[in-house]
Amino acid sequence: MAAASKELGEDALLVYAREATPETRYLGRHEVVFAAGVEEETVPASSPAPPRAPAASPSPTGVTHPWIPMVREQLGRIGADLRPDAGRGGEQHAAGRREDGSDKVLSQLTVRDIPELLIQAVIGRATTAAPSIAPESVAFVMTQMLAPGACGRTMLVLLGPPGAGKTLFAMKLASRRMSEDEPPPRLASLDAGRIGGGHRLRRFAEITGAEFAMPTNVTQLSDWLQQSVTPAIIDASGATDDASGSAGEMLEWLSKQPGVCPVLTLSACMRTADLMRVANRYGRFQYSGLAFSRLDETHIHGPVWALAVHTGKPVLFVSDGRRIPEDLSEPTPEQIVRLVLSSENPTQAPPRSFAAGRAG
Ligand SMILES: Nc1nc2c(ncn2[C@@H]2O[C@H](COP(=O)(O)OP(=O)(O)OP(=O)(O)O)[C@@H](O)[C@H]2O)c(=O)[nH]1
Ligand SMILES: [Mg+2]
Repeated sequence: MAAASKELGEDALLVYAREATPETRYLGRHEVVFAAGVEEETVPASSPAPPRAPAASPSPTGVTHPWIPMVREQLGRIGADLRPDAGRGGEQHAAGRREDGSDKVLSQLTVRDIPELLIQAVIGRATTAAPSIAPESVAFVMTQMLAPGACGRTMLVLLGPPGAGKTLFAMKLASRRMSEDEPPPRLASLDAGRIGGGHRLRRFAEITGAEFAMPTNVTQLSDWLQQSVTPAIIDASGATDDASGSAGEMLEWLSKQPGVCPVLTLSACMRTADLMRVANRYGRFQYSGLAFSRLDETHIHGPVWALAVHTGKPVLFVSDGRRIPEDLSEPTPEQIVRLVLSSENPTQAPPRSFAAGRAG
């Protein structure tokens, strides 16, 4: 131990010791491995620490051990890897924090569940015009990245996964139109395939005096559509993943008809990655826009923006509650971005309603 301290310094550590094997007995009676702690100030942060100059160390028997330099080198590397700023981020910090504000944008948008690829696109656009990123330019760029758009008032089809809020959107949209002194739209449900499917919309139609149908195949649906030119709202079934089912067939046929606006309806509470998967799955229905329900149940609205950018489709409708039709909005791109960026740290913010984030 004394010999090791002399060679390696005060912090020399006994790492390993055992009786020498017959093969190594000629080196001495014991095999020992000592190591010294890593001196932090000598370890460059940006790269694994180079090994110290390999100095041959004597074993207690006075024999120089060939393992010592190797052990030192490995401990040096482990020490460097364990530094708080080690790794990719560490390299960036060692090279100096970026002074253009992009680090702040990265963390601000990451916490809002916006994928890094899209954040880099925002940063790229925000830094083309100016050397550093102003908060307004982030909002401006994010707004520019959203597709504006609106559906004509002819035939809206609400499609999407089970429980996404399709039926409630159908009722809100119909109710909103009625409150704007327009004739009640015709309503149809493609949800005949399950017990009680279409019941709520039928009841709503009875109360409001709207025409209602529940076709069970493409022929019935086609006949119903040809009966009138009055705008229609069609509530698709959530069970459309099965392309062979009649609900899927009707939806596929419908999405190819002229004047139809299929709207992919999704919950704003889903993670961005899951939304993207669902949106890709529904791509075969050629939806023209997006509708998001349950904005009131989350305060992280980044996924709404991210999915709109990912699909290149406009966000036509959002819903932030169950009231018919009060909790329905047709947001502008500016309003969506304001909602996404609204609280300093959305993971700590109390839930806020869409209405609170609207343009004044
Ligand atoms: N809090 C809140 N609840 C909502 C919102 N939109 C829909 N819901 C509720 O979510 C549940 C599902 O809504 P539905 O309209 O039945 O969803 P759906 O897509 O028609 O469901 P399926 O027909 O079963 O595929 C209902 O309990 C709704 O009241 C919203 O914006 N906020
Ligand atoms: Mg429904």
